[in-house]
Amino acid sequence: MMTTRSNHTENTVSPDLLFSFSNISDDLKAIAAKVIGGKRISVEEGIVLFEKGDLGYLGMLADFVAARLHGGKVYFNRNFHIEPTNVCVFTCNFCSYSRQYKHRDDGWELSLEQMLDIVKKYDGQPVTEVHIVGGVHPKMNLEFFCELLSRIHAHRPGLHLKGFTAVELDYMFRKAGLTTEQGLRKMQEAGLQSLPGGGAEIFDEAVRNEICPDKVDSAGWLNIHETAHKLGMHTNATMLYGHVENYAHRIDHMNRLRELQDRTGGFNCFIPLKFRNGDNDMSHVNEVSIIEDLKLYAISRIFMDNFRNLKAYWPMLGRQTAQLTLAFGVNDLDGTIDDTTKIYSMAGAEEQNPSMSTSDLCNLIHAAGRTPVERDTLYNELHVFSGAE
Ligand code: V47
Ligand code: SF4
Repeated sequence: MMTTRSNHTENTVSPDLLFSFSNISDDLKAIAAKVIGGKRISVEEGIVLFEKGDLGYLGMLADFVAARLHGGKVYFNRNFHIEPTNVCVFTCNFCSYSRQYKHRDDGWELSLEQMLDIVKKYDGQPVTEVHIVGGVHPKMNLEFFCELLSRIHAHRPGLHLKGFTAVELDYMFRKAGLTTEQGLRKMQEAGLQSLPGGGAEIFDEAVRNEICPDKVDSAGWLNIHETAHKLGMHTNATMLYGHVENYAHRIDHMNRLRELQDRTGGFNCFIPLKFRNGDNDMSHVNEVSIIEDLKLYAISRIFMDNFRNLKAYWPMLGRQTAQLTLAFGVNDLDGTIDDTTKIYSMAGAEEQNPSMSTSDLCNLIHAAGRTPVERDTLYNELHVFSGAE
C-alpha cells in the first residue's frame, strides 16, 4: 500500500486505502471509484455523501481531488476591502450588518473621497486587488459607482477591481433602466474586471423566499454571472449554508453552479459561507458544528468537479478552522484582508479585526504541510513561498 499523507506535491491518498475501509458502504465505494477515475458524481450521489460519508473518508477523498488539481499549493492574494455603506433596501433575515435607510444614522455611507482615501492608504504597498461590496443604498447609483471605479483606476491602473454582488448590480441596473448586459458593459468601461460571489445564498426558491425574500432571485443571480462571463469577466460563487437548508438544497445549489460553469467556464472559485447567528433575525437558528463545516468543504471539492478552486474565507471561519479546511479540499484562503470588512464581525464571527500579514498567512499554510502561493485575482501565480525565505 502507498503512503498516505507524506508528500503533498503528489496525490496524498492511495486509492487502495480508500477502498480498504471495511465499514464503508458499497454506494460510497462506488462514488470513490468514480471520483478517483476522474468522473463526475450525480446529484443523488452528492446527497449520499452528506447522508453517509464520515468525516475521515470525505476528507481523504477531497484531499485526493485537491492534490490532483494543485499538488500541495494553497493560494492567497494581497487585497483590501471597501464597504461603501451598510445601508440597504433589502431585508435578508440572516444579515446582521445592514441598516434600513430610515435608520441610516446607525450605519455608514462613504463618499467618493473617503473611498479614494482608503485606496491611497495602500499606495506603495504590494496589494493587487480591491474588493468592493456593501449594502444596497437607494441613493448610491450606477453613475456614482462608475465614477468610483474610474477614479480608482485612474489613481492605480494596475489594481484589479473586483466588486459588486449580483444583488447590488441587479438593483442598480433596474434603477438605471438598463439591461444586465448594458449595465455590465458600462461598469466594465469604468474599470470593473471581476465580480465577487455574494448574494447567491441558497438557490432553492422556497428556502430563498424564507431567508431573503426581496432581493434578486436565483435565476436573476445566475443570469448576471452568465452575462458577465459572456462579456469576458470572471466571477466567484458563494453558498450560505448551515441555517434552514437541507442536504438536497445544498447539492441543488452546487449543481446549478456546476451547470453554469459547464456552459461558460467563467467562475474562478467556489466559496461556502457558514451562517453566523449573531444579532440578526435568524439568531434562534443554531450554528452548525466544525464537523459539518469540514464535511461541507470536502463534499464541495468532490462535487464541484469543474471549479478549480475552493476557498475558505478565514475571517468568517476563524483562522484555526480555516487551517483545518486545508485537509478537506480547500486550496485558497482568500487574502491578507485588512480590517475593513464588517459583514462577519457584526454577525459574531471569531475574527473581530480580520487582518493577517503575509508571513502570518504563510506560517499558517506551512504549518499545515502545504506550500503558500501568492496569486492575483485570476489565479496567476505571483510568488511561491517555499519556506526558505
Ligand atoms: O451574500 C451575510 C453572507 C455574503 C451573513 O467573492 C453571511 O471573493 C454568514 O459574498 N452569516 C457577502 N454569512 C460576502 C461575500 C464574499 C465574502 C468573501 C469573499 C467573496 C469573494 C465574497 O455574506 C452575503 C451572504 O451570503 N452573509 N450575513 C451571516 N450572518
Ligand atoms: Fe442587504 Fe446584503 Fe444584508 Fe441582504 S445580505 S440585507 S442584500 S447587505
